[in-house]
Amino acid sequence: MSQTLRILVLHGPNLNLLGTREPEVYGHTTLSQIDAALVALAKDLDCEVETLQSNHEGVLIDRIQQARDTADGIVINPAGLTHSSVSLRDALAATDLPVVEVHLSNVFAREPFRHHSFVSGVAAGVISGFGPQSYDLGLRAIVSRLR
Ligand code: CA2
Repeated sequence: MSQTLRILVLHGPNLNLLGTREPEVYGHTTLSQIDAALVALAKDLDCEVETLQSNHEGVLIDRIQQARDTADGIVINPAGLTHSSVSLRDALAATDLPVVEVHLSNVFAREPFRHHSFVSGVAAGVISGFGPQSYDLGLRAIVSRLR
């Protein structure tokens, strides 16, 4: 009998502000609403989801290191760390787990500094620009890859 898939969903710095600031860029949906929608979708997809938001790079890296033993795949919106963090990329690469990188906004339609991601090169794929639905698509993508 196959085990239930466990997906770790990580949200990077400042995403706790979703729905409360800059709605013209990031919309009105809060992070709690995104997490609740993911838990509901996970039920439909017959998998388990654990979510974590942190404003601290090291907290995210510690959780990624643990994921090797506690998860089957990672969906991550690295937020600003996307464009700056070699350490986050190294941690993701070291897990050997499939990673899907998601972004609410279309980073390629924004400032040039957002066009480069340190994470994309170690991700199975990238979903960018669909608002909160980027996370749903990311969860579906990683589950279908793992099955
Ligand atoms: O589009 C995305 O999901 C981003 O990962 C969001 C990051 C940004 O640095 C990336 O280039 C693209 C920013 C997250 C900050 O979130 C906020 C939410 C509400 C208000 C202020 C910031």
